[in-house]
Amino acid sequence: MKSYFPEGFLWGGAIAANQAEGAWNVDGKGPSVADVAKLKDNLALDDYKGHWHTSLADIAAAEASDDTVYYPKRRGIDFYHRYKEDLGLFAEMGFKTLRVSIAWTRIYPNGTETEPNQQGLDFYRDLFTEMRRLKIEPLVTLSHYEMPLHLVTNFEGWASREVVDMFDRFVRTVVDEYKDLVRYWLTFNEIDSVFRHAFTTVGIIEENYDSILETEQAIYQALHHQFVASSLATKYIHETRPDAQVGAMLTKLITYPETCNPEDVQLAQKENRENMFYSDVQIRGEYPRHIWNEWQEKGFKVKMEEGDLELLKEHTVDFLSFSYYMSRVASIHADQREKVGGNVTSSVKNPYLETSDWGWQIDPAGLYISLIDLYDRYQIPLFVVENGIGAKDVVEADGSIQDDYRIAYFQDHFQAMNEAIRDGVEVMGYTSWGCIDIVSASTSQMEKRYGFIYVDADDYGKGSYDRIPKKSFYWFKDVITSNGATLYEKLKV
Ligand code: BGP
Repeated sequence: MKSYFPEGFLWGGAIAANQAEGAWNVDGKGPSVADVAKLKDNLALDDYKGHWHTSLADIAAAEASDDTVYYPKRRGIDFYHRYKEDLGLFAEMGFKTLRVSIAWTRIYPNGTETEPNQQGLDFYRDLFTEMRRLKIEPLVTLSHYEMPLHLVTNFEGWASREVVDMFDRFVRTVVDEYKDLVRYWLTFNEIDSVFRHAFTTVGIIEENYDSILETEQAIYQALHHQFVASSLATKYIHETRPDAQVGAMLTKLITYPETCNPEDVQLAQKENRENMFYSDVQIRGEYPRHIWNEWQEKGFKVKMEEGDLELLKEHTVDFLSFSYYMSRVASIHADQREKVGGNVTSSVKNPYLETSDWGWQIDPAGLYISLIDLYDRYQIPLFVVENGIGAKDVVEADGSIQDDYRIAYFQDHFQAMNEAIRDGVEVMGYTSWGCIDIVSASTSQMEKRYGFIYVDADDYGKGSYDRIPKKSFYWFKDVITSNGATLYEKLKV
């Protein structure tokens, strides 16, 4: 097969402020939910709930501590001070784009302020200016698991309607500030994760509610506010820069039926449909009927203000971005099956798939299937904004990192993406997750490495923090330079 990647395909990488910048309390930045995330290197690989769980006691302990060892996201990889060096390495690979997020608490430390923190504005202006100087197109996530902690402890997180207005103020500030530098925006990272880890996504703490149902209703309320905030952001960005493009961002969790038993097939279809409910709202502009029926059956009252539904309908996104790491299996006998880990979830083990060191099932065909499914459902451009393999990389005696497994992972996934493009899917670009080693979202580990660039730091912050290109760095550079043609040459491993 030949390369079907279109001219101008946006090859690049992705990071997030809370996992890379560090400088958690520097130059006026306030504490975010990420700054209370403890190192969780001792939990079972498939214990995704444990990895993400944060209690009131955890928050109190974190607020009383200025530790940067056991709260690794406070230090990240010090991208805040080293971004010029890192951008230089991305430019050396030939990146056309880089996905980053703007930390809300660098601009409004508590979220409630009416005036922005100028040092925060200056940082991102310098960052985006340097990216453009290097011909790297910024792809900016407005919310990536880094909301102000103040809104969790002094409000009901996103379940409080006031947070919609505070986020709108943050969006208007950064869109006004960077409209000449930024053309591509994403609203809420993995907006479908709200039920899987409510603290980091919507600032909801289960302990504050008397029952599971009450918590669920609060999360739906918070989610509605995020849908409204996403439409308000889309509206403002379009008004401010007509050629700007706004994307929704979904965790694509493709689920296969364990057997051809119709009950397994129906279960898998239900899981896939639940996953796409979130992109349905942001692309079709309305709640699907099954959600209204679910709310009625559960007696949920999701408060909506006059004009909310019209806003959702009128201001839908221009493209759909998504993360893809692994696939899942649905079985009516799941309770009797072996489980494996996964991105923000766990799954019944698929006997046909290998897994990563963290138990995530490696499935390039799943990327092809996801691209076809999403394009057939929405008929709008797609953007793969997270994909990659977290692995325990080893620095050899000669200082090199021979990450042939990462090259093989990307080779297979890029070929799957190319096949989907040949089969008609419009893909705007691809940004590998963690293009440089950064702190893991779920476990706050450094050892779970995704990058083409190694960062010399361990789970406890020990190391020089020097950057070392891995073998995959040079391989990816060839893929970008050839716009995918080298994918079909014999692998040079
Ligand atoms: C996604 C997040 C990213 C990223 C990725 C990998 O859910 O959007 O922030 O971290 O998962 O997950 P982890 O870092 O836990 O391996």
